[in-house]
Formats: sequence, structure tokens, C-alpha cells
Amino acid sequence: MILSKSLSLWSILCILSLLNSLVFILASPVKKRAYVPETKTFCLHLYKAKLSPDGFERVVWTVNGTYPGPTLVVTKGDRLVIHVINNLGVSTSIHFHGFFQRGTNWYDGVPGQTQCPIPNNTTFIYNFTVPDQSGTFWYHSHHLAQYVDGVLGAIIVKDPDDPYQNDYDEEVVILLSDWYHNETFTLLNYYLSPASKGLEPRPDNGLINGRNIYNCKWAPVSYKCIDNAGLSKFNFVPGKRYRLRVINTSALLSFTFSIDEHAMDVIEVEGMMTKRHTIHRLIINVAQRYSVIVTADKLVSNFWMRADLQIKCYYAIGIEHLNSYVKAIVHYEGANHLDPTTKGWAENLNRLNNCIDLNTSDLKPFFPENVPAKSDQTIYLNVSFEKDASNVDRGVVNGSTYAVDVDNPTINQILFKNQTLFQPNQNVIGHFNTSQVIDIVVYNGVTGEHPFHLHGHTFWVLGSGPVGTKPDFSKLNIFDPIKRDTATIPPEGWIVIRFEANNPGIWAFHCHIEWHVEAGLVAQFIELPHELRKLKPPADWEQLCIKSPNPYNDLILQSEQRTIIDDMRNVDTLIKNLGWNLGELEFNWNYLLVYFLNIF
Ligand SMILES: *[C@@H]1O[C@H](CO)[C@@H](O)[C@H](O)[C@H]1NC(C)=O
Ligand SMILES: *[C@@H]1O[C@H](CO)[C@@H](O)[C@H](O)[C@H]1NC(C)=O
Ligand SMILES: *[C@@H]1O[C@H](CO)[C@@H](O)[C@H](O)[C@H]1NC(C)=O
Ligand SMILES: *[C@@H]1O[C@H](CO)[C@@H](O)[C@H](O)[C@H]1NC(C)=O
Ligand SMILES: *[C@@H]1O[C@H](CO)[C@@H](O)[C@H](O)[C@H]1NC(C)=O
Ligand SMILES: *[C@@H]1O[C@H](CO)[C@@H](O)[C@H](O)[C@H]1NC(C)=O
Ligand SMILES: *[C@@H]1O[C@H](CO)[C@@H](O)[C@H](O)[C@H]1NC(C)=O
Ligand SMILES: *[C@@H]1O[C@H](CO)[C@@H](O)[C@H](O)[C@H]1NC(C)=O
Ligand SMILES: *[C@@H]1O[C@H](CO)[C@@H](O)[C@H](O)[C@H]1NC(C)=O
Ligand SMILES: *[C@@H]1O[C@H](CO)[C@@H](O)[C@H](O)[C@H]1NC(C)=O
Ligand SMILES: *[C@@H]1O[C@H](CO)[C@@H](O)[C@H](O)[C@H]1NC(C)=O
Ligand SMILES: [Cu+2]
Repeated sequence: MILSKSLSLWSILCILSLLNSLVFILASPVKKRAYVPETKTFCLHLYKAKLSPDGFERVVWTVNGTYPGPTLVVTKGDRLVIHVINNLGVSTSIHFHGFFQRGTNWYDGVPGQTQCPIPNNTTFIYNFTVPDQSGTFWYHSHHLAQYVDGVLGAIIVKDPDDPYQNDYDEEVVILLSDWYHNETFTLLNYYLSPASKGLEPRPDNGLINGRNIYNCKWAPVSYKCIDNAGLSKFNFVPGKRYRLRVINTSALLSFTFSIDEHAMDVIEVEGMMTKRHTIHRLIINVAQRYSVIVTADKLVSNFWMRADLQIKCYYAIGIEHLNSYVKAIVHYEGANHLDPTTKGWAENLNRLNNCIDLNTSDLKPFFPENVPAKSDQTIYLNVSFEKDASNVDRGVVNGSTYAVDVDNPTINQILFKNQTLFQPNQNVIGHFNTSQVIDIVVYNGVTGEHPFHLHGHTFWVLGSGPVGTKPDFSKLNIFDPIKRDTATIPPEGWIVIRFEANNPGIWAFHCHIEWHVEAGLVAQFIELPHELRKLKPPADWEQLCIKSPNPYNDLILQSEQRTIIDDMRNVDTLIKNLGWNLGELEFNWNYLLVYFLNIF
């Protein structure tokens, strides 16, 4: 397919700016006690390439030609300048999962909410700081289901004052993902049609750091497939202590992660340091991250690392032609190179098969938290699935399916139009004019779990419960709850989270199961619009809404013949680009200015 080989002008610019920051690093004073923040410049080149992560060859939508994409390592306090060079052939956008983006809402990367997509053959620069966060994060496309096709990678933010820095010798990043042999374009067309009956596309495999083996006899004859493509291998030096940063980048399935005979101590949940808590198996849902410390203190040998797909959580998908026992090898230096023969932890798995998060009552914050004693406002939500007029199963938040308004992001309506009313299908579930403490109570109306992610924040998980239970508001944990950015609502269960709505911007609140995002299980909050309007978005960001030739091209899926692609909208867009918005009969100078800047 499209393989970008030439060293384009953009790559050269990228290399030049990298050299620039290198010079800066060399020139900066060395051996300071306190860390002096730096600007770290990265180039992420997005293009399609044929890869065979598990032996089955497919077109992967890569970052720099690999799956997963490169890991970005920065330090708390740094500025990240990330050049995204889009050569995917369609538009895209990148979200930096878990980052607050305080003062830079326009770099949150959500088409329809915080930006217009980056067109094909265009470079866009994300530019933000991480003054008050550290830990394990990731970046991924937030446009359609592109991250499931490969557009993702890890971001590690080191903390110069990491309280555990003397408790481990090495760090290892481990990305767990389910893996599909079809491109998501095909999968979405089927999923968002009546024929799927709402059953999510079933992955063909699971990968650990982009590798696994596949049984090629299951592959259609017309495809290239090699058996025994090889597993990921982690080399351990006997006696050393490893901090494993585990990230679940799945589209659908969660995992239980373990290493035979090696207990693990959890020390981090999504950027929050926890007290050490020893476990044998880590349950990790889509988009969640944990750090665990593992000591290489066993006899020199080889051990299985396991990431068992929790197919029970989506049992309806069936297990035919799916090896749900995903493995990698932990190889002690000095051992032979034969496959391990070790056995998994013996204890009963039933407790783990409830499709819930790691029991957070066992996890305690390392640093005491000041949890606000009460909330100013409580928002109640039902999340569920319902058939739409075309008999397609759609995600609903209080009965309303989100429809992405891709070239008219909410942020533009706030910045340029002072808008306070939004279409019902925009699922604006909170509009906060002042800083306040918000509780969200979410009830899950269906038998599938939903890992919900809130952008721009971390939230305290005050409580959650399985099917058959109801929240007892007098028993919520406001004393020492864990704080994170992605939490699971158990099947037919509930969750109560608390956060401080004090970050000016538009922040998405959505299920991170990618299929459910596309089915419309998405909502958004508007925070401090008056403060947001005082901030000035960069000109190149504004340009994205003008340049985008026709972002709907990407959306023309059989099942998505929504009103957004009809002529009315195109006329509306044209008029808007010229400065007029007929709907509101108002003239917008911003649009006109950007329009002329674009012409000349
Ligand atoms: C991605 O590849 C480009 C060359 O095309 C290189 O300059 C850049 O450093 C790579 N990015 C990362 C994060 O490794
Ligand atoms: C993307 O841009 C490149 C470079 O201009 C062009 O060759 C290619 O045809 C474009 N792809 C699509 C699908 O428009
Ligand atoms: C866009 O395409 C043109 C023509 O192929 C090429 O010269 C240019 O480098 C491309 N720009 C980007 C950002 O890929
Ligand atoms: C990033 O943002 C900072 C602060 O606004 C600005 O000084 C700098 O020039 C920007 N860098 C790039 C590459 O746009
Ligand atoms: C996925 O691809 C296979 C061929 O590899 C095909 O048989 C199957 O129908 C495709 N699934 C969907 C949902 O399109
Ligand atoms: C990743 O998240 C998915 C979706 O919830 C889950 O099914 C899977 O078990 C998780 N993976 C791991 C290794 O926990
Ligand atoms: C979670 O742990 C707490 C305390 O250890 C225990 O009381 C509770 O029953 C556990 N919950 C589940 C669902 O296992
Ligand atoms: C939410 O669910 C409850 C029961 O689970 C139901 O009584 C209520 O009517 C639902 N509300 C909406 C707005 O769907
Ligand atoms: C938006 O509202 C503020 C007052 O809240 C006002 O000062 C400003 O002029 C308005 N901007 C537009 C574009 O209407
Ligand atoms: C959702 O529906 C419930 C009733 O089930 C209602 O109390 C709540 O206010 C609704 N939430 C929103 C954001 O409209
Ligand atoms: C927020 O302020 C706007 C005016 O700027 C007003 O129209 C809206 O009703 C206010 N929202 C709330 C929830 O008070
Ligand atoms: Cu979901």
C-alpha cells in the first residue's frame, strides 16, 4: 500500500528541530540539584505500512513505521513539541491520553470537540507542558477507530522526585493490545449495521509489545501468514528490580497480566503513586495503566509472561479461532533459549473474571489526598445501548447517541460564537461557568463493562458496584480513594466519581472501548468558558478548520449516512468559511480573518 519512503522536507525540519533541542540540552547547565525543564521535540510520522505483528500480514496504520509507535520519554515540567506528519491518506488527530492540557485545550486532539482533523499530507504541531504530572501515559489517534489500526504509542513522564526511584533498577514499558486482522473501516461498516446485532468486532489475537504467534491455518488462503512469528522477550538480569509500566491499548478486550512465579507490587495507577500492594495478577481494562515492581529473584530460567484476554467480559463474541492466552517470555540472563515450561499462578480465577477493575479498596494513595468533602453538583447518567431508526445498536448516554460534528468542534462554538445551547446529539452533560466539585454517578444498563475516560482530569473513584447493587451515598470512600483517568463501570453496575471542574476547556467523557465510541457512547463537559475565551489558540490550529478539504470523506461508511454528509451541511460549511453563519444570522470576523490569511 502507501509506503512513504522519501525523506520529505518535513522530516528534515523535524531533524533540524531535534538538533535544536539537543543543542539546548548540551548548552544547559549540568548537575543542577533541581531539574531544569526542557523542551522535548518529537516527530511522529504517520503512514501505512505492511506489517505482520503476529505473522499475519496486514496494512497497519503506523507511527514511524512500527507497531506500537515509538515511546516518548520526558520529565515532569518539560514542554512537549510534537510534530505530527500525516501521510495516512485520510485526516487524523492525536490525543495525549491522561494529560491535563491546562491552558491548551486545543491540543487535546478530539475532532468535533477540541479541533478539526489534520488533513492528509499535512503536519500539525502539538505543543503543551506537563507541569504537574508524571507516570505512564499514551498517545493515540482520536479520529474514528484509527488507533485500533495502529496509531498509538507510550508516553513516559519521569518524576525527578519519584518516591520509588531507589526501589527499582530498570524500567520496561509493556503495551498490551487486542489485535484485528481486518482494517477498522471494514469492521466499523459491519458493526454499525443491523447485521452485527450490536456484537462488537471480535479480535483475532492479542499482542504484547506488538508481537504474538498466530495459527495460520485460521487465516484465509489469500493472505500472507507465517506460523511462529515469535513472542516478545524481556531480558531480566538476576537480582535486578524492574518497574514494569503496563498499558492496555485494546479496542475491546481487557486482560489479566501476570508473570509466572513472580509476584508484583503495584506502585502507580495512571500517574498516581500508590502504596505498595502485592498481587499475582493485574486486571487492566482498556486505556488503563499501572506500574508494578517485579524482582528477578528466581533461579536463572525462563518464565511465561501472560496477558490472558478476558473473553468472558464479552463472552458473546465467541472464542473460535482465538487464542486468548497471550504470552511473552521473561528470559533471565544466563538461561537457555528454550520456551518456558512454567505454570501460571494457581489461585482461583473466578474473582478475576467479574470484569471489574483491580479491587481499588486495596490500593492506597502514596501521598495523602485532599478530597473535597462534598460536591457542589451531582450528575446522574445512564449508559446503555438502544436500536436506532435503522435498527443499528447505538450507545446512548441518558438515551442520547453522540454524533461527531467533525468540522464544527464545540471549542469553536465557545471561542468564536459564545454559544450556550448545543444540539442534543452533542451530549453536553455539564456546562460549568465557575470552578466546582462535580460528582458523576453512572449506571450501566447493559451486560457489558464500560471503561470510562475523562479528558483533562483525574478523578477520585468514590465507589463502584456490580449488578444487583445500588450506590449507598453514605458509604462512599472520600477518605483515601484512588485517583485515575479511566475507570470501569461493571456490567449492569454503577460507579461514582468526583472531580474538580476547574480546567477551562471542552473535555470528553467517553467509554474507551473503541467500538462503543463509534457507536456514540460519548459525552462532553464545558468548563469555565469565560476563562477559555481569554486564551488565544494558535493560528495553525485555527487553520485546520479551514484547510480540511472534506473531512467527511473519512466518514462515508455505509452505516453512517448521517445528515452530516448531506448537501445542507456542505452549504453551511461554505457559508461559515466566508464568515457567515446562516443559522444564527451573525457575522464572525474570526472566520473571515482566517479565511483571508489562508488565501494570501
Ligand atoms: C520518527 O522518524 C523520524 C524520521 O522520519 C525521526 O526523525 C524521529 O525522531 C522519529 N520519532 C521518534 C519519536 O522516534
Ligand atoms: C495524500 O497526500 C499525498 C501527497 O499529496 C497524495 O499523493 C495522496 O494521493 C493523498 N491521499 C489521498 C487518499 O488523497
Ligand atoms: C505533501 O505532499 C507533497 C507532494 O507529494 C510533498 O512534497 C510534501 O512534503 C508533503 N507534505 C507532508 C507534510 O507530508
Ligand atoms: C510552543 O509554545 C510556546 C509557548 O506558547 C511557544 O513559545 C513556542 O514557540 C511554541 N513552539 C512551537 C514549535 O510552536
Ligand atoms: C475480516 O476479514 C476476513 C478475511 O480475512 C473476512 O472473512 C471477514 O468477513 C472480515 N470481517 C468483517 C467484519 O468484515
Ligand atoms: C485491556 O482492556 C480490555 C478492555 O476492557 C480488557 O478486556 C483486557 O483484559 C485488558 N488487558 C489486560 C492485559 O488487562
Ligand atoms: C475489595 O477489597 C476489600 C478490602 O480488602 C474487600 O472488603 C472487598 O470485598 C473486595 N471487593 C471485591 C469485589 O472483591
Ligand atoms: C435510568 O435507568 C433507570 C433504571 O436503571 C431508569 O429508572 C431511568 O428511567 C433511566 N433514566 C433515563 C433517562 O434513561
Ligand atoms: C462573548 O461574551 C462575552 C461576555 O460574556 C463578551 O464580552 C464577548 O464580546 C462575547 N463574544 C462574542 C464573539 O460574542
Ligand atoms: C439523566 O437522566 C436522569 C434520570 O434518569 C436525570 O436525573 C439526569 O438529570 C439526567 N442527566 C442529564 C445530564 O441530563
Ligand atoms: C453560563 O453562562 C452563560 C452566559 O455566559 C449562560 O447562558 C449559561 O446559562 C450559564 N450556565 C450555567 C449552567 O449557569
Ligand atoms: Cu463501552
